[in-house]
Amino acid sequence: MKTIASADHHLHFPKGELSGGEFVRPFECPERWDYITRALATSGFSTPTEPDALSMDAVKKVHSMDYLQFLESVWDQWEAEGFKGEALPTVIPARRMQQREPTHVDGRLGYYAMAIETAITKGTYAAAKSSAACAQTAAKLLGPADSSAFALCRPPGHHAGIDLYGGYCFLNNAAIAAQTLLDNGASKVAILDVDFHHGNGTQDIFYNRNDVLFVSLHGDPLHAFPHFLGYADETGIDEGEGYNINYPMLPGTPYSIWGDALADALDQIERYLPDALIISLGVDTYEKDPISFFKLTSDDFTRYGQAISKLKLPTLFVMEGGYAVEEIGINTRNVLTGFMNQ
Ligand code: Q9C
Ligand code: ZN
Repeated sequence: MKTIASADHHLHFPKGELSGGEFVRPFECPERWDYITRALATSGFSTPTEPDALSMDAVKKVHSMDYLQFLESVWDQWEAEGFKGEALPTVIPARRMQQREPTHVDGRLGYYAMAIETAITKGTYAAAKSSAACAQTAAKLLGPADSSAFALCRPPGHHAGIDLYGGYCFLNNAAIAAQTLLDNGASKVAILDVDFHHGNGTQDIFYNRNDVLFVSLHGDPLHAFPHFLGYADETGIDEGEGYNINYPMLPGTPYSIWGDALADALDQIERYLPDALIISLGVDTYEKDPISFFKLTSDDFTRYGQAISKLKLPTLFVMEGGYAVEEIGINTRNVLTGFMNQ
């Protein structure tokens, strides 16, 4: 399996994340990428290749133009305002307030944020574009020669909605990959999101569409970020009704329960008869993850890689979360080797 990865991920390395009322070193850090590349290298994977330049066509079909203009301009505006720290929102368009984009940078940040822990810095948009390019290039690889591929994306993407950033995400890499596959001849694509957190952004983007089936296994929003989406009764609207499936699970969930949800999810995907499968691959379901509450072991990652391979679909793995940094490489590798060696 080929890996597409970009050294430009390091352009995004904020110093702070708002967590528990303190600024802490971000859980989503550049070392995550290093641990994964090293684990793949020592397990006989071929050297990762850099992505092709990002084509914006697919990006503009999943994100709004005003949002892309925001990402492109916000850092320069923040600096021009004279602010010295990293760009964070402070005010949010809450219930019964106007949903209109203001002119001031504080208002623009709040208007486009779905969570306020995530800092924007000088290199953030360049890194986000390189990450999306990895997903897009890997998607274009799928075909007769490559039945699977791994996009080592950083920053991650699945919390980024049509016009929303946050949860460490700016551009929705998995959604851009799905749109790229559709634009290149696929008629149906399934996205299986196994990150610990609900993929609210991916759900948002495809909620009214039936050409992408979105299936997510995640911590129950009553107890877990992003808290305001990911319930089981969110099933899609209009054309998309029935094409969104959520499996929220409780604190302490072990593989014996998570694996049953996965089996059900794989049945649903099989019935959809997609042309390709995208896995939003977060390994923050791991028992030692510092911000999550599922109890998967390193061996469980191998098991579910095997289970996914049984669908025999062209499969693209897109990296999302995982914050037990020292084990992130092993756990990610285990999914991929489990898939390849079924
Ligand atoms: N104090 C991804 O896994 N904060 N994003 C959680 C931590 C945000 C996770 C609370 C978690 C975002 C891609
Ligand atoms: Zn996550």
